[in-house]
Amino acid sequence: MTPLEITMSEDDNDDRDAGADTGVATKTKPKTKKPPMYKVMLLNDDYTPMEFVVLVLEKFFGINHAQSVEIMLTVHKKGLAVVGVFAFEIAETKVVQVMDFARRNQHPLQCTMEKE
Ligand code: TYC
Repeated sequence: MTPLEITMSEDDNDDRDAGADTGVATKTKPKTKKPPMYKVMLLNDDYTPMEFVVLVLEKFFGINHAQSVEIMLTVHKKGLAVVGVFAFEIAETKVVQVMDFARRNQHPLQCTMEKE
């Protein structure tokens, strides 16, 4: 950039440098940021009954029985699985509901969330 161009670009509203392709970029960004999403995960343990995990998936995540069995078995074999992706407040509510339900039934089942 030449000294003249630097000077010209100090006032982006004048047009004396028209066509010189200098000055400040004024492109505006559409300000529609989508909210961050959160993965909700179930963790495996050695004690929670398989049927209880299936019940959790049906009751709190609205997943059908066959899919719930599949996801439960994935957790059992792999150690964890993502059971859904939600906006923060919904993810947090699911985690609290599952953890509370597990505790009330004296199972050590763990449910966590993580930013996607
Ligand atoms: N591993 C448990 C068992 O053998 C079953 C289980 C599956 C527990 C998924 C937790 O998130 C879980 N009874």
